[in-house]
Amino acid sequence: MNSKFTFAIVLAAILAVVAVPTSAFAATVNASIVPGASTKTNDAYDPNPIEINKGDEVIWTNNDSALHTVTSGSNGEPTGLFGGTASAPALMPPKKTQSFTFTEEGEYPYFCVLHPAMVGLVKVSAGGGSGMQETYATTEFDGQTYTVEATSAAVKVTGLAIDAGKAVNVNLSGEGEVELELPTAMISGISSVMAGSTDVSFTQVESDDDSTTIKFTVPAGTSSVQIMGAKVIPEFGVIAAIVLAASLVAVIGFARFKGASFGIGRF
Ligand SMILES: [Cu+2]
Repeated sequence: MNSKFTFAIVLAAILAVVAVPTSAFAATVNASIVPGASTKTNDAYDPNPIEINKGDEVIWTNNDSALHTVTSGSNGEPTGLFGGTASAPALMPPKKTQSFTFTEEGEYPYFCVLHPAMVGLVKVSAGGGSGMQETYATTEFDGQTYTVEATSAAVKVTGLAIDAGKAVNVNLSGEGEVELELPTAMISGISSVMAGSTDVSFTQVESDDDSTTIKFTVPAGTSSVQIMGAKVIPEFGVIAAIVLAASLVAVIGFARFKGASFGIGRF
């Protein structure tokens, strides 16, 4: 291979593979202001209570046809944390959403300033101390960016490389259990996970059109795993090349056949 070309590929790979550690493993929880909420007191907000972990975000949607608020406080007295104040409530017309991220443990009662009988509660717990972290690594292939996401208490993904048509190589640091989410466009039909020459047993946690999530335990001393599947890009590139080659063969064959016919005619 041309050495300049090789150098460019190596440089691109080094630049493209960036691991981005994120902070806490936070979730988004959806809640609703139900139809007919103004007469529903404890059932006006759904679910109620809303039970979440520290760092989670709650998004309320007004699914009623009337104007309401989601205002922190109780007994008709706002605390000012979210949803405005008594004199300036944050009004939510139908379909409007309001969100708030709870960063402190505790219980947060809230109500509707317009209908103070509508009450709800958010219970925020410490998060079980699991210390789960999400880390990411990306790589570029054929102008497309692919991202692998790792969820683990101890293992971080530090790099990603595609071995075209064969496998995906994922660099990891730390040992223990990890969940890896891999885009379907990059690899599908995952068949094995190898750590060096060790076949690591894995379970498939989830799989849909967009991605496959697998779970396995990273053996001690492992810095990378090789993941093999039924399809690894450039799946479509390979198919296109076969189709092109087949059509070329057909065209050449046809041209020869025509040539032969003329030949027979002439002689
Ligand atoms: Cu209301």
